[in-house]
Amino acid sequence: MDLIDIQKDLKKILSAKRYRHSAGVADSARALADKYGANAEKAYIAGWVHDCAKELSLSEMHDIVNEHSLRLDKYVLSSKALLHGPVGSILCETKYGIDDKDIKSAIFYHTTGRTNMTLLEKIIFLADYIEPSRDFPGVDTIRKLAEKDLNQAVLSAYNSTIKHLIDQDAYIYDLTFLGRNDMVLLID
Ligand code: DGI
Ligand code: FE
Ligand code: FE
Ligand code: FE
Repeated sequence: MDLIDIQKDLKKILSAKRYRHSAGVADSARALADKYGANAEKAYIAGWVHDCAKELSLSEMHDIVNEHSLRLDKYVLSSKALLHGPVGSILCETKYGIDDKDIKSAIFYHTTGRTNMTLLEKIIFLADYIEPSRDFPGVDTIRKLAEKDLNQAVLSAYNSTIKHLIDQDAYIYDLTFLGRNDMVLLID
């Protein structure tokens, strides 16, 4: 599918707010790719597609996971917030016909991150956090950091997500804190 048709489909399946967010992530990801030497076209496409599974129900997500024999751990399978990345990466290939491993992994890991993140994974993870329609506390500081130092900005985004999860007594998935610690080691 070409990007125009993908955008048309996203417009149908996502809320207006989520569609705007996806457009913002695409623009921010392209700008970050230009700045940090990643493939800007892949970044732009991944930005558009990254939340394509976000508004499915948990049981629709499970059907897609089962159909494609994706093996995921119990906690991820229980959480729409964590499952929409892996399911989105399947739909990226099967529904939109984009079989690019860089784009698929950037979508797969966009919520949790992981250790040894690729450049494109970092860019989508960060663009998701800083795109123009986001307004959580501290986002401006991370936007400024993103202009200077990609790894520092990714670490800050992890820190802020993890602090927020801790304040809510939420479960922190292993890839989230392993990914965060990995950025600490990369920085010093
Ligand atoms: O899909 P978006 O809203 O654009 O953003 P996202 O894919 O980064 O999802 C964010 C949600 O995922 C947010 O509510 C925090 C949650 N999240 C991220 N890491 C973890 C997590 N939730 C839990 N319980 N554990 C995690 O490790
Ligand atoms: Fe998401
Ligand atoms: Fe995110
Ligand atoms: Fe998002």
